[in-house]
Amino acid sequence: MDPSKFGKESERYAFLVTYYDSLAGFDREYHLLYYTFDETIEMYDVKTKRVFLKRSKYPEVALKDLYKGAIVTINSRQLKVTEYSDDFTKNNFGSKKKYTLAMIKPDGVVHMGEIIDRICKEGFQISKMKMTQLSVELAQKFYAVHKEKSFYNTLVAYMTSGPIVALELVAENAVAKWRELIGPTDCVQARQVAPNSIRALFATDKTHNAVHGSDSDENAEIESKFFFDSKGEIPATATFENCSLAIILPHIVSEKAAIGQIILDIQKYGLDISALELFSLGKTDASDFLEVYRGVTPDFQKMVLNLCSGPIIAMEVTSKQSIDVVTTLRKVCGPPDPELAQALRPDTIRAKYGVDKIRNAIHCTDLEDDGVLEVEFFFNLMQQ
Ligand code: 3AN
Repeated sequence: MDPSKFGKESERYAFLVTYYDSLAGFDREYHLLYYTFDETIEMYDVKTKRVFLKRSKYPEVALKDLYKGAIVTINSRQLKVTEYSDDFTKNNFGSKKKYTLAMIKPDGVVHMGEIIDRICKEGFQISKMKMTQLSVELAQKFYAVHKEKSFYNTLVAYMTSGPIVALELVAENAVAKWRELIGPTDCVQARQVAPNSIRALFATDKTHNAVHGSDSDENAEIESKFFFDSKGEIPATATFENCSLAIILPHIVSEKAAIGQIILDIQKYGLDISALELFSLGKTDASDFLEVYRGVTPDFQKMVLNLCSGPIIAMEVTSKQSIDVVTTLRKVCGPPDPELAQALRPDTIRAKYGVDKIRNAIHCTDLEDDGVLEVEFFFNLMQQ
C-alpha cells in the first residue's frame, strides 16, 4: 500500500450528474461519488436513493474528467456534471477548476496542430471545440467592447477572413494560465518578454496575433456561451466535397497528449482539416454512425461502446491538391490493427498511438464513396 495515501481512505468528491432518459422523456439525477484513495466511483439515484452503480473501478473516468459542465460516459449513458454536491468538493475542487474561452484566429489555423499540442502539453483539458467561420455580424458582436477603438473595423475584417477554432479549456486558474501561455497582445513585445509564448511563435502583428483568450472568469462564461450555447448560430465549415472523415477516438482525447500530434500528422501529407468539432456521442448515435460495420465485423458492439465511451474529435479532411483524399488519409492512419501497423508502417498514426484493434487512435473513412456520407453524419445531421 502506498503510505502517502494512508489516512486519505475516506476522501471522496461528490457530484450531481444528470442523464437524459430519452425513453421516459426527462432528466434523471444521480449522485456520483469519486474515491481518490482507490480511484473507484459509486452512483446513487437522487430520487429513489437506490444504488445505481456499485462502488467499483471505472478507469474510463478519472478525477480530472469531473468538473461542472463536463460530460462523462458511464455504462453507455452520457452524464452531465451539473453541480458539486457538497462543500468539501466545492471548496477543494470546484473553486480551483475553471475554464476559459480560447480561439485560434484565422492566421493561427495553419498552426492548429502545434497550438493544440501546446494546449494539451501544458495540461489543459479541451472540453468543447468547434471550427467555424464568423460572419461580420458575429465578429462585431464578439468584439462589441472594442466598437469605439480605431482598430475595430480591421479587427472585424481579419476575424471574418477565414475559419477560426473556438475552444473551451479547463484547468486550475484557466484564464490566467492561458493568457500566460499566449503572451502579450503585441507579438513584438511577446518575442521580447515571452519568447516561448504562442503569440511570440505564431503571430504577425498586433491585429494578426494567432490566438484569443478571455480576460476574466465572467467573460469566459459569456464567450463560451457565445460559441457553445448558441442554438445553431455557429455554423460548421464542412465543404462536403472530395472529403474523408477522421475521428480522434476517446482514449486519445481523454489522455490528450497526442491530439495535436495527430492533427500535425494529417496536415503533413497535403491534407487540410476543413471542419472540426468535439462531440460526445450517445449509444444510439454511435451505433447509427457505425451501422455499415454491423454484421461485417465481429467487433461491431465493441466499436460502438468505444465510440461513445468519451468525447471524440470529428474532422472533415480535404485537400487543395488533386489527390484521392480517402486513400491518402487511410495511408496516414495505417493498418487498423496497431500491432500490424507497428510492424509494417511504424510512422503511421495507428502504429504510434493505437492501443489495440478497437482503441486504434483514429477512425477514417474506408471507401471513397462514403467520404461525403460520413462527413454529413457529423457536420450536417449532428448539427440539427
Ligand atoms: P487580447 O486579445 O490580448 O486580450 P484585446 O482584448 O485588448 O487583446 O484586443 C482584442 C483584439 O484586438 C486583439 N487580440 C488584437 O487582435 C486586436 N487589437 C488589440 N489592440 C490592437 C491595436 N492596438 N492595434 C490593432 N489591433 C489590436
